[in-house]
Amino acid sequence: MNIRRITLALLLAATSLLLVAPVAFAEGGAYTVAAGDTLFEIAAKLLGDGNRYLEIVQLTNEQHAEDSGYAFIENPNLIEIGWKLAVPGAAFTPGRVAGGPVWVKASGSSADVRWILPGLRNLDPKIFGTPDMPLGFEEDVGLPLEARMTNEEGTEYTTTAAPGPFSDNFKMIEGTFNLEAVDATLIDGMSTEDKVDFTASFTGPDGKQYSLKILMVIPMGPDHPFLGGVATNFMQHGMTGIGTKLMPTMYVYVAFWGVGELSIDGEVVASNRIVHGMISSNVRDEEYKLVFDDGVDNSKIHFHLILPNIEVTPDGPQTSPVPTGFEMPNGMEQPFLHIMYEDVTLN
Ligand SMILES: [Cu+2]
Repeated sequence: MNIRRITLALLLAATSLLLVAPVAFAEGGAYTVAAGDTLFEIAAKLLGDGNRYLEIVQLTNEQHAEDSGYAFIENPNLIEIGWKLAVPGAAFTPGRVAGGPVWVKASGSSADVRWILPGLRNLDPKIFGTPDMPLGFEEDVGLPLEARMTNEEGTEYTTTAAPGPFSDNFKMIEGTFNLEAVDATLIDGMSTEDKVDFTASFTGPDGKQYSLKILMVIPMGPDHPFLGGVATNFMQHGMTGIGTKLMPTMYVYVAFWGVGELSIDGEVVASNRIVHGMISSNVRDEEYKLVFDDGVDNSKIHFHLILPNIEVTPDGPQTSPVPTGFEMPNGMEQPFLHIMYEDVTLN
Protein backbone atom coordinates (compact mmCIF):
# COMPACT_ATOMS: atom_id res chain seq x y z
CA MET A 1 0.00 0.00 0.00
CA ASN A 2 2.71 2.36 1.04
CA ILE A 3 4.80 1.65 -2.02
CA ARG A 4 1.80 2.26 -4.19
CA ARG A 5 1.22 5.67 -2.68
CA ILE A 6 4.86 6.67 -3.06
CA THR A 7 4.89 5.49 -6.64
CA LEU A 8 1.91 7.63 -7.49
CA ALA A 9 3.29 10.69 -5.73
CA LEU A 10 6.56 10.56 -7.63
CA LEU A 11 4.84 9.82 -10.87
CA LEU A 12 2.86 13.00 -10.36
CA ALA A 13 6.02 14.90 -9.51
CA ALA A 14 7.73 13.71 -12.66
CA THR A 15 4.87 14.47 -15.00
CA SER A 16 4.00 17.84 -13.52
CA LEU A 17 7.14 19.19 -15.17
CA LEU A 18 5.13 20.27 -18.16
CA LEU A 19 3.01 22.96 -16.57
CA VAL A 20 1.13 25.45 -18.66
CA ALA A 21 -0.31 28.90 -18.28
CA PRO A 22 -3.99 29.27 -17.66
CA VAL A 23 -5.37 29.39 -21.16
CA ALA A 24 -8.07 31.81 -20.02
CA PHE A 25 -5.50 34.57 -19.60
CA ALA A 26 -5.19 35.26 -23.30
CA GLU A 27 -8.24 37.44 -22.76
CA GLY A 28 -7.56 38.26 -19.11
CA GLY A 29 -9.43 36.52 -16.31
CA ALA A 30 -9.40 35.40 -12.69
CA TYR A 31 -6.25 34.16 -11.00
CA THR A 32 -6.04 32.48 -7.59
CA VAL A 33 -3.02 33.39 -5.48
CA ALA A 34 -0.77 30.38 -4.81
CA ALA A 35 1.96 29.87 -2.21
CA GLY A 36 5.01 32.00 -2.91
CA ASP A 37 3.25 34.37 -5.33
CA THR A 38 3.92 38.09 -5.38
CA LEU A 39 1.95 40.56 -7.48
CA PHE A 40 5.08 41.41 -9.42
CA GLU A 41 5.69 37.76 -10.28
CA ILE A 42 2.06 37.18 -11.21
CA ALA A 43 2.19 40.17 -13.57
CA ALA A 44 5.50 38.97 -15.00
CA LYS A 45 4.11 35.48 -15.55
CA LEU A 46 0.68 36.33 -16.92
CA LEU A 47 1.26 39.70 -18.57
CA GLY A 48 4.88 39.38 -19.54
CA ASP A 49 5.84 42.45 -17.47
CA GLY A 50 6.10 42.56 -13.66
CA ASN A 51 5.62 46.32 -13.65
CA ARG A 52 2.03 45.84 -14.78
CA TYR A 53 1.10 44.59 -11.28
CA LEU A 54 -0.70 47.88 -10.60
CA GLU A 55 -3.19 47.04 -13.36
CA ILE A 56 -4.01 43.84 -11.46
CA VAL A 57 -4.52 45.82 -8.25
CA GLN A 58 -6.80 48.30 -9.98
CA LEU A 59 -8.88 45.73 -11.86
CA THR A 60 -9.21 43.42 -8.82
CA ASN A 61 -10.45 46.24 -6.62
CA GLU A 62 -12.91 47.32 -9.32
CA GLN A 63 -14.23 43.75 -9.57
CA HIS A 64 -14.41 43.51 -5.76
CA ALA A 65 -16.89 46.38 -5.74
CA GLU A 66 -19.26 44.24 -7.83
CA ASP A 67 -18.33 40.76 -6.66
CA SER A 68 -16.96 40.13 -3.17
CA GLY A 69 -15.50 36.85 -4.45
CA TYR A 70 -12.63 39.02 -5.69
CA ALA A 71 -10.08 40.21 -3.14
CA PHE A 72 -9.68 43.80 -2.08
CA ILE A 73 -6.02 44.73 -2.24
CA GLU A 74 -5.14 47.42 0.24
CA ASN A 75 -1.40 46.90 0.18
CA PRO A 76 0.17 45.37 -2.97
CA ASN A 77 2.91 43.86 -0.80
CA LEU A 78 0.39 41.86 1.21
CA ILE A 79 -1.55 39.26 -0.74
CA GLU A 80 -2.81 35.98 0.65
CA ILE A 81 -2.96 32.44 -0.69
CA GLY A 82 -6.39 31.71 -2.15
CA TRP A 83 -7.25 35.31 -2.98
CA LYS A 84 -9.03 35.73 -6.29
CA LEU A 85 -7.45 38.41 -8.47
CA ALA A 86 -8.65 39.94 -11.74
CA VAL A 87 -5.99 40.00 -14.43
CA PRO A 88 -6.30 42.20 -17.53
CA GLY A 89 -5.71 40.90 -21.04
CA ALA A 90 -2.28 41.23 -22.53
CA ALA A 91 -1.36 44.37 -24.37
CA PHE A 92 1.90 43.36 -25.94
CA THR A 93 2.25 41.34 -29.11
CA PRO A 94 5.00 38.74 -28.91
CA GLY A 95 7.76 38.82 -31.54
CA ARG A 96 7.54 36.93 -34.82
CA VAL A 97 9.89 34.28 -36.12
CA ALA A 98 12.65 35.93 -38.17
CA GLY A 99 12.32 35.27 -41.88
CA GLY A 100 8.59 34.70 -41.68
CA PRO A 101 6.39 31.83 -40.57
CA VAL A 102 7.78 28.29 -40.78
CA TRP A 103 5.34 25.70 -42.11
CA VAL A 104 5.88 22.07 -41.15
CA LYS A 105 4.16 18.93 -42.36
CA ALA A 106 4.93 15.56 -40.84
CA SER A 107 3.44 12.13 -40.45
CA GLY A 108 4.20 8.89 -38.69
CA SER A 109 3.62 5.42 -40.09
CA SER A 110 2.62 2.36 -38.11
CA ALA A 111 5.97 0.69 -38.85
CA ASP A 112 7.37 1.24 -35.33
CA VAL A 113 5.16 2.74 -32.64
CA ARG A 114 5.66 2.25 -28.91
CA TRP A 115 3.60 2.81 -25.78
CA ILE A 116 5.94 3.93 -23.01
CA LEU A 117 5.23 2.19 -19.71
CA PRO A 118 6.21 3.82 -16.40
CA GLY A 119 9.83 3.19 -15.53
CA LEU A 120 13.01 4.55 -14.03
CA ARG A 121 15.43 6.92 -15.75
CA ASN A 122 19.23 6.78 -15.37
CA LEU A 123 20.54 10.14 -14.18
CA ASP A 124 23.27 11.81 -16.24
CA PRO A 125 25.97 13.23 -13.90
CA LYS A 126 26.53 16.09 -16.38
CA ILE A 127 22.91 17.15 -15.81
CA PHE A 128 22.28 16.06 -12.23
CA GLY A 129 25.79 16.25 -10.74
CA THR A 130 26.71 14.09 -7.76
CA PRO A 131 25.32 13.89 -4.21
CA ASP A 132 28.33 16.04 -3.17
CA MET A 133 27.64 18.60 -5.84
CA PRO A 134 24.05 18.22 -7.02
CA LEU A 135 22.83 19.96 -10.16
CA GLY A 136 19.57 20.08 -12.07
CA PHE A 137 17.13 20.31 -9.20
CA GLU A 138 15.49 23.51 -10.41
CA GLU A 139 11.78 23.57 -9.79
CA ASP A 140 9.57 22.26 -12.60
CA VAL A 141 12.27 21.19 -15.06
CA GLY A 142 14.79 19.61 -12.68
CA LEU A 143 14.46 16.69 -10.30
CA PRO A 144 14.09 17.20 -6.53
CA LEU A 145 16.78 15.55 -4.46
CA GLU A 146 14.29 13.20 -2.80
CA ALA A 147 13.31 11.82 -6.22
CA ARG A 148 16.85 10.49 -6.87
CA MET A 149 18.50 7.20 -5.97
CA THR A 150 22.21 6.96 -5.24
CA ASN A 151 24.66 4.06 -5.40
CA GLU A 152 25.48 2.16 -2.19
CA GLU A 153 28.44 4.41 -1.40
CA GLY A 154 26.28 7.49 -1.86
CA THR A 155 28.81 8.96 -4.27
CA GLU A 156 26.75 8.93 -7.47
CA TYR A 157 23.16 9.28 -8.56
CA THR A 158 21.81 6.18 -10.27
CA THR A 159 18.15 6.50 -11.30
CA THR A 160 14.94 8.27 -10.50
CA ALA A 161 13.40 6.98 -7.27
CA ALA A 162 10.06 5.97 -8.75
CA PRO A 163 8.62 5.01 -12.13
CA GLY A 164 7.65 7.92 -14.41
CA PRO A 165 6.92 8.65 -18.07
CA PHE A 166 10.61 9.16 -19.01
CA SER A 167 11.19 5.46 -19.05
CA ASP A 168 12.93 2.70 -20.98
CA ASN A 169 9.95 0.32 -20.69
CA PHE A 170 7.55 -0.01 -23.61
CA LYS A 171 5.07 -2.16 -25.48
CA MET A 172 4.99 -2.29 -29.29
CA ILE A 173 1.67 -0.96 -30.57
CA GLU A 174 0.09 0.21 -33.85
CA GLY A 175 -0.58 3.82 -34.73
CA THR A 176 -0.20 6.82 -37.04
CA PHE A 177 -0.15 10.59 -36.74
CA ASN A 178 -0.53 13.63 -38.98
CA LEU A 179 0.86 17.04 -38.15
CA GLU A 180 0.60 20.41 -39.87
CA ALA A 181 2.06 23.27 -37.88
CA VAL A 182 2.83 26.94 -38.39
CA ASP A 183 5.49 28.62 -36.27
CA ALA A 184 4.88 32.35 -36.66
CA THR A 185 5.26 33.60 -33.08
CA LEU A 186 8.74 33.36 -31.60
CA ILE A 187 8.20 33.83 -27.89
CA ASP A 188 5.56 33.32 -25.23
CA GLY A 189 2.80 35.89 -24.92
CA MET A 190 -0.90 36.07 -24.27
CA SER A 191 -1.66 35.69 -27.94
CA THR A 192 -0.08 33.66 -30.71
CA GLU A 193 -0.27 33.23 -34.45
CA ASP A 194 1.11 29.69 -34.19
CA LYS A 195 -1.21 26.99 -35.48
CA VAL A 196 -1.44 23.23 -35.08
CA ASP A 197 -3.50 20.70 -36.92
CA PHE A 198 -2.72 17.37 -35.29
CA THR A 199 -4.41 14.01 -35.11
CA ALA A 200 -3.03 10.72 -33.84
CA SER A 201 -4.44 7.28 -33.42
CA PHE A 202 -2.87 4.28 -31.74
CA THR A 203 -3.75 1.10 -29.97
CA GLY A 204 -3.14 0.46 -26.29
CA PRO A 205 -1.15 -2.51 -24.97
CA ASP A 206 -4.51 -4.14 -24.24
CA GLY A 207 -5.93 -3.49 -27.72
CA LYS A 208 -8.07 -0.44 -26.98
CA GLN A 209 -8.24 2.14 -29.78
CA TYR A 210 -7.08 5.66 -28.90
CA SER A 211 -7.45 8.83 -30.93
CA LEU A 212 -6.33 12.33 -30.20
CA LYS A 213 -6.75 15.74 -31.77
CA ILE A 214 -5.47 19.19 -30.86
CA LEU A 215 -8.18 21.77 -30.23
CA MET A 216 -5.93 24.81 -29.72
CA VAL A 217 -2.32 25.75 -29.07
CA ILE A 218 -1.22 27.11 -25.69
CA PRO A 219 0.64 30.39 -26.19
CA MET A 220 2.53 30.55 -22.90
CA GLY A 221 4.09 28.23 -20.34
CA PRO A 222 4.75 29.66 -16.88
CA ASP A 223 7.51 27.24 -15.92
CA HIS A 224 9.33 26.89 -19.18
CA PRO A 225 8.65 28.78 -22.40
CA PHE A 226 6.29 27.26 -24.96
CA LEU A 227 7.68 29.65 -27.57
CA GLY A 228 4.20 30.73 -28.58
CA GLY A 229 2.78 27.20 -28.77
CA VAL A 230 4.74 25.93 -31.78
CA ALA A 231 8.52 26.05 -31.99
CA THR A 232 10.81 25.01 -34.82
CA ASN A 233 14.55 24.44 -35.11
CA PHE A 234 15.67 24.93 -31.52
CA MET A 235 17.26 22.99 -28.66
CA GLN A 236 15.32 21.58 -25.76
CA HIS A 237 15.55 19.50 -22.58
CA GLY A 238 18.78 18.60 -20.75
CA MET A 239 21.03 21.63 -20.39
CA THR A 240 18.62 24.08 -22.00
CA GLY A 241 16.23 24.60 -19.08
CA ILE A 242 13.30 24.15 -21.49
CA GLY A 243 11.33 21.03 -20.57
CA THR A 244 12.28 18.24 -18.20
CA LYS A 245 15.95 17.47 -17.59
CA LEU A 246 15.09 13.77 -17.61
CA MET A 247 15.33 13.99 -21.40
CA PRO A 248 18.77 14.74 -22.86
CA THR A 249 19.74 17.96 -24.61
CA MET A 250 18.49 17.53 -28.17
CA TYR A 251 17.78 19.28 -31.44
CA VAL A 252 14.08 19.80 -32.04
CA TYR A 253 12.75 20.18 -35.56
CA VAL A 254 9.23 21.01 -34.43
CA ALA A 255 7.42 20.94 -31.08
CA PHE A 256 3.94 22.00 -30.01
CA TRP A 257 1.96 22.40 -26.81
CA GLY A 258 -1.81 22.46 -26.96
CA VAL A 259 -5.13 21.45 -25.51
CA GLY A 260 -6.30 18.10 -26.85
CA GLU A 261 -9.29 15.83 -26.98
CA LEU A 262 -8.74 12.15 -26.22
CA SER A 263 -11.08 9.37 -27.31
CA ILE A 264 -10.95 5.69 -26.40
CA ASP A 265 -12.85 3.17 -28.52
CA GLY A 266 -14.73 5.98 -30.22
CA GLU A 267 -15.83 7.73 -27.04
CA VAL A 268 -14.47 11.13 -25.93
CA VAL A 269 -12.98 10.67 -22.44
CA ALA A 270 -11.39 14.11 -22.05
CA SER A 271 -11.27 17.35 -24.02
CA ASN A 272 -9.10 19.50 -21.79
CA ARG A 273 -5.82 17.62 -21.69
CA ILE A 274 -2.40 19.19 -22.12
CA VAL A 275 -0.76 17.61 -25.16
CA HIS A 276 2.85 17.99 -26.22
CA GLY A 277 4.34 16.56 -29.40
CA MET A 278 7.81 16.91 -30.84
CA ILE A 279 10.08 15.69 -33.63
CA SER A 280 13.67 15.60 -32.40
CA SER A 281 17.04 13.92 -32.73
CA ASN A 282 16.91 10.26 -31.75
CA VAL A 283 17.46 9.98 -27.99
CA ARG A 284 17.32 6.20 -27.55
CA ASP A 285 19.94 3.48 -28.00
CA GLU A 286 19.65 0.02 -29.67
CA GLU A 287 17.95 -1.33 -26.53
CA TYR A 288 15.57 1.63 -26.57
CA LYS A 289 17.06 3.10 -23.41
CA LEU A 290 17.04 6.89 -23.07
CA VAL A 291 20.61 8.07 -23.64
CA PHE A 292 22.64 10.79 -21.95
CA ASP A 293 23.62 13.96 -23.82
CA ASP A 294 26.66 12.40 -25.48
CA GLY A 295 24.57 9.52 -26.87
CA VAL A 296 22.02 11.59 -28.80
CA ASP A 297 21.99 10.47 -32.47
CA ASN A 298 21.51 13.51 -34.68
CA SER A 299 21.46 11.37 -37.84
CA LYS A 300 17.99 10.05 -36.99
CA ILE A 301 14.70 11.58 -35.90
CA HIS A 302 11.66 10.37 -34.02
CA PHE A 303 8.41 11.80 -32.68
CA HIS A 304 7.10 11.72 -29.15
CA LEU A 305 3.63 12.49 -27.94
CA ILE A 306 3.02 13.20 -24.26
CA LEU A 307 -0.14 13.75 -22.26
CA PRO A 308 1.04 14.56 -18.74
CA ASN A 309 -1.27 14.32 -15.75
CA ILE A 310 -2.43 17.91 -16.16
CA GLU A 311 -5.71 19.28 -17.39
CA VAL A 312 -6.70 22.81 -18.35
CA THR A 313 -9.41 24.38 -16.21
CA PRO A 314 -10.85 27.91 -16.03
CA ASP A 315 -8.64 28.40 -12.96
CA GLY A 316 -5.51 27.31 -14.75
CA PRO A 317 -3.70 23.98 -14.96
CA GLN A 318 -4.61 21.33 -12.41
CA THR A 319 -3.01 17.99 -11.66
CA SER A 320 -5.30 15.21 -12.78
CA PRO A 321 -4.50 11.75 -14.10
CA VAL A 322 -5.16 11.11 -17.79
CA PRO A 323 -8.11 8.67 -18.00
CA THR A 324 -6.07 6.22 -20.06
CA GLY A 325 -8.10 3.16 -19.10
CA PHE A 326 -4.83 1.20 -18.98
CA GLU A 327 -4.14 -0.75 -15.81
CA MET A 328 -0.51 -0.87 -14.65
CA PRO A 329 0.95 -3.98 -12.97
CA ASN A 330 0.28 -2.42 -9.55
CA GLY A 331 -3.43 -2.24 -10.34
CA MET A 332 -3.53 1.53 -10.81
CA GLU A 333 -4.55 3.30 -14.02
CA GLN A 334 -1.54 4.67 -15.92
CA PRO A 335 -1.92 8.43 -15.32
CA PHE A 336 -0.07 9.66 -18.43
CA LEU A 337 0.35 8.83 -22.11
CA HIS A 338 3.75 8.78 -23.77
CA ILE A 339 3.79 7.41 -27.31
CA MET A 340 6.88 7.12 -29.53
CA TYR A 341 6.75 7.04 -33.34
CA GLU A 342 10.04 5.88 -34.84
CA ASP A 343 9.09 5.97 -38.54
CA VAL A 344 8.55 9.66 -39.24
CA THR A 345 8.33 11.66 -42.46
CA LEU A 346 9.15 15.35 -42.08
CA ASN A 347 8.57 17.90 -44.84
CU1 LIG B 1 9.26 16.89 -25.84
